[in-house]
Formats: sequence, structure tokens, C-alpha cells
Amino acid sequence: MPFVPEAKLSHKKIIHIDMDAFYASVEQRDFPEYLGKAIVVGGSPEGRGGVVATASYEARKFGIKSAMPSKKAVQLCPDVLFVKPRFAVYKEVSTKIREIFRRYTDLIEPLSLDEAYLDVTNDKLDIGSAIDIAKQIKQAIKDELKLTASAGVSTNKFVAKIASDMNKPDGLTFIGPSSIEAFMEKLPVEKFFGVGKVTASKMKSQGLHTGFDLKQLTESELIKNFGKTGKFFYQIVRGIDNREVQPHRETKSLGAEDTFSHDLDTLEEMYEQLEKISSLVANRLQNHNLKGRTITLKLKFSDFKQLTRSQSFPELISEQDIIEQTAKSLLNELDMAGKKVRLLGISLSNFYQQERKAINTTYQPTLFD
Ligand code: DCP
Ligand code: MG
Repeated sequence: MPFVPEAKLSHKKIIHIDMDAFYASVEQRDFPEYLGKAIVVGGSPEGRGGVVATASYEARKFGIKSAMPSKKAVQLCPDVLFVKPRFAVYKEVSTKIREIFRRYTDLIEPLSLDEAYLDVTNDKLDIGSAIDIAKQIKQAIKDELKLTASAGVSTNKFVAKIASDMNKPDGLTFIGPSSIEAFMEKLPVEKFFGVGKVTASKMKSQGLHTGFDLKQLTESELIKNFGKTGKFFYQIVRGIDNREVQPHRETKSLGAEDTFSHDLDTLEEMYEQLEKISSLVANRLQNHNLKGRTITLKLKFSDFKQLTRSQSFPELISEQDIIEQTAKSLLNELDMAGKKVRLLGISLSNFYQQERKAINTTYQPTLFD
């Protein structure tokens, strides 16, 4: 047997799979009249419109994206077709892709209906090569579900997730242990977990453009500058991410948040953002078939200080109106004089017990929450 250094033996094999333009691809699959067309799922061209859940690749060519107000989508592409979401169908496809994953491993951590981490260090079929497993999974999704997925293969979750996004659609990207550090050094700061537009521009103003630049800072400098995420930056630029794939993670809360390109200092601007965010939260709750009793508003200020305020209800909530009104009234109770807000978020928690067991995914998991 050839000599294998111990460090090599302990490498995990992680795959991150993410379906391509998920809702839109399902609609194009089931309704061929949408094939080759610019379509968006969610939102509507009339009235308040709400936001777009996702856009077909044809629509993305016009600059249309997830979470964009419908009005903006129409401005970018007047011919865009609005399609009503069919959550039950997406849920069914999601169950089927998880069944495909389960042929290879039970260590599956879904992040949303269309995305999951798989730990295939010891795969059930003894295939061994994570790249081969990723190829087989992609092929099974194509053959059995007539959809495409993109895969990232690496030795940790962070790099696998970035990799799955690199060659979309229908991509397969492998970043092996010997290339992780070089890869992280070249990675633009925007791609780092927790770096929104504001942090990115703050980093750039300090001459920090890539992982290489971040690597020149000490751990305490990073923590001082970027709060608790700084600790994660320190490790990940060195290729270290020891988070396990967690197969039975319960949903404790589900929500959405946004970091703004400029700090908000008027209540009007904040209200406007809360409207958008509550529409996203309501979508996601529907997506996961969840209702909760507690609504939490989260704010992060320009000085990185953060606070949350919650309100609980006797009954289960999932309606956008209630979420929006509650978030606004929680905001009204705060003394916002002279405060600048860089992030707003709304989440629901305190789910109905039965649902809580059935579902094991949060939409955008936060590393340190
Ligand atoms: N979704 C949503 N609201 C968002 C983002 C996404 O409702 N702000 C829904 C619609 C997407 C699905 O979740 O189809 C999966 O999200 P992704 O971020 O993976 O986006 P897509 O699969 O649509 O596109 P991509 O090919 O970039 O993964
Ligand atoms: Mg996707």
C-alpha cells in the first residue's frame, strides 16, 4: 500500500449540490411553452407586485434576479412572463433529489428545497471518488427529473458551496485539498460568507480585495474590524472550515435579511426594506410549509452593533401583512435617532411542533447563530 500522510486520510469529502434556476426550470420543464423564454416565478406585473422568487436563465440575461421587485423586472424586460409558483411541485422535486442523494450517503444537510451539503467521505456504494459521485448524482437528476443541478466538490462546506456556483448551470467544480489555499487567496472578498456590499466596500477602502489581503491580518485585527465573522475569515483564508454536515438540523427559525449598499437613516427607507423582506419571508414560509408564533426583527448598525426585538402571538402566523406590520411596529418602538442601519432582517420562529420535526432546513444558515 502506498504511503498516505495522515493529514490526507482525515480529509472529508464534501459535495454541495444546487439546482439551476430551480423554480423557473421546473416551470419550463412542465410547460414547454416557457422553454427558451424569459420567465420569472413569483411577483406580479400589476399593483404592488411583490418580489421575484427566481428568474430563468433567459431572464437573467436582462439583469433580472431573485428578490428583485416585479416592477424592476418589467423595466428590464417588458416581455418577461410572470409564472405563479407551485410550491407543492417544488417540494416534491426536492424530496426526489434527496432520495437520489440518499443512495450515496445519509449525511445530507439540506439548506433549502434546492440545495444541500453531502458528506460522502464514506459513501454507501463504496465509490470513493467524490467527483464520480457528484457526476452520478447530476446524471440521475437529469435522467429521472429532467432538471439540471450544479455541484461543488471539496474537503469543506465553504469551498464546496462556492465551487457549486462557479460553473452554473450544469456545472461540476472540484477544488482539491492541495489547491484550497491558493483558491482562497484569489477569492474576491465579496464571495466570503457574511460579506455584504457594505463590508465589501469597507474592505476595499482598506485595500482588502482578496483572501490574500485578508490573510495578512492577524486574528485579533480581523475580529476588531469585522466582528465575530472576522474569526471565520481568519480560518477560512487558511482553508479551514471544520463545520460538520448536519443531517438532522431542525429549523428553529426561518427568515430573510438584507445588507444595504448604503446605510439607511430614515424610517421611510427602513419601512420600504421591511416590506421587501417580509414578502421574502412569507414566500419562504410557504415554500417550507411553515407557520410560526414569534416574529423577530433584527437590526445591525453602521458600527456593527446588533439588536433583535421579538413579538409572539397566540396563533400561528405566516401572512405577509402581519409579518410586515409587526416588523414595522417593533421598529417603531426603538429609539432610532441618529442611528444608521446597515442590515435589516425578519425571521419567524416557534414553529408548530409537528412541522418542526418534519423539516430540517433553514433558508440561509448563519454560521454563528
Ligand atoms: N428563492 C426565493 N427567494 C430568493 C431566492 C431564492 O424564493 N430570494 C427560491 C427560488 C429559487 C430557489 O429558492 O428557485 C432556489 O434558490 P437559488 O438561490 O438556488 O436560486 P436558483 O436555483 O433559482 O438559481 P441558481 O441557478 O442561481 O441556483
Ligand atoms: Mg439553485
